[in-house]
Amino acid sequence: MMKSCVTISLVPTLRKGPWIFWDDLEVSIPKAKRVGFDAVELFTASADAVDADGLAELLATERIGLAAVGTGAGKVLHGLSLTSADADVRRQAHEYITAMIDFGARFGAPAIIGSMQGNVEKDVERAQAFAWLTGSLRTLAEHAAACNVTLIYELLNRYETNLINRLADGVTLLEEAGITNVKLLADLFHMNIEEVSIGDAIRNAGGQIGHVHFADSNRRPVGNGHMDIKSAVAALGDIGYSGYLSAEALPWPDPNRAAEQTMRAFQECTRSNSECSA
Ligand code: LER
Ligand code: MN
Repeated sequence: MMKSCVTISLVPTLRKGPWIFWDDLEVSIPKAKRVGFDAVELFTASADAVDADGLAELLATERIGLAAVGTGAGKVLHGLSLTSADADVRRQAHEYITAMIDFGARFGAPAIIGSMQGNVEKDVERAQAFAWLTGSLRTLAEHAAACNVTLIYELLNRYETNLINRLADGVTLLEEAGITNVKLLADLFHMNIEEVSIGDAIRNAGGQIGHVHFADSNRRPVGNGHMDIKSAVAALGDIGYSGYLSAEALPWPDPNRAAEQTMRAFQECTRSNSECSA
C-alpha cells in the first residue's frame, strides 16, 4: 500500500521553493498529522540545523514517520555539488551528504541526492563528471547501507541538471556502475517534462523506484494541473510500489489548502485507481 507524505522546509530564504509546510516543526508536524499524512519529508539547511532529539520527540508524540531527508540545500545554500570541477567542493559535498545520511538514519529515513548531483561543468569532460557522480553514489550508498538505510538518487529535469533526466537513464547508470543500495526518485513534476510516458517510465524502472515526489504538471498540489495522475498511480500499483507519495509541491494557494488538496488527491488515487479524478 502506498503511503502519504508531506514536505516541510526549514529554510526560510527559499520561500519560493516546492515545499508545502514552512513553519517550525512544532507547528508543521502536528498539522501534517491532522491532515492525515503518514510521514513528513524534511528539507533543512544542514544535518545539524535540526534538533534531532526534539524531532524524535515530536514524531513519537504525533505518531508520524520521517520518510526522507533532502540534501538540496547543500547546493542552493552552500554551493556544493558532487560533480564540481573543484575537488574541495566535491569533498565538502560528500561530507555534507554523509552527515545527512547519518541524521536521517536515526529515523530510518533515507537521504535524497537531487540538486547535489550537480552538472557537467564548463571545461569538465562528460565522462569525468559521471565518474565523480558514480564514485560518490557508490561510497555514499555503502555508508548508507552501514546505517541500514538506502540512498535515493533523483532524476531532475533538463533545466536543473545536464547529467541525466529520465528514470531509464538512472536505471542504466546504476546497473552499468554496479551500484547497489541506491533507489531512484520518481518526481512527477520532472517526469512530466522529460518522459515520453510517465506510466511506461514507472513500469520499466519497476523495483528501482524507492521514493516518489507527488506534484502536478505545474508543480502545484496534485489536482491543480494537467497531469494524468490516474495513470501514474496505476503504474505505481502495477510495479507493487509501497513507498511514499511525498508532496513536494508549491504551497499553492497556501500551505494548509495545499496539504488538504494533496491528501484528497492521494486518497482518491490510492483508494481505487478507477475512481481517481484528481
Ligand atoms: C528536489 O527534490 C527537486 O525536485 C528539485 O527540483 C529541487 O527543487
Ligand atoms: Mn523532487
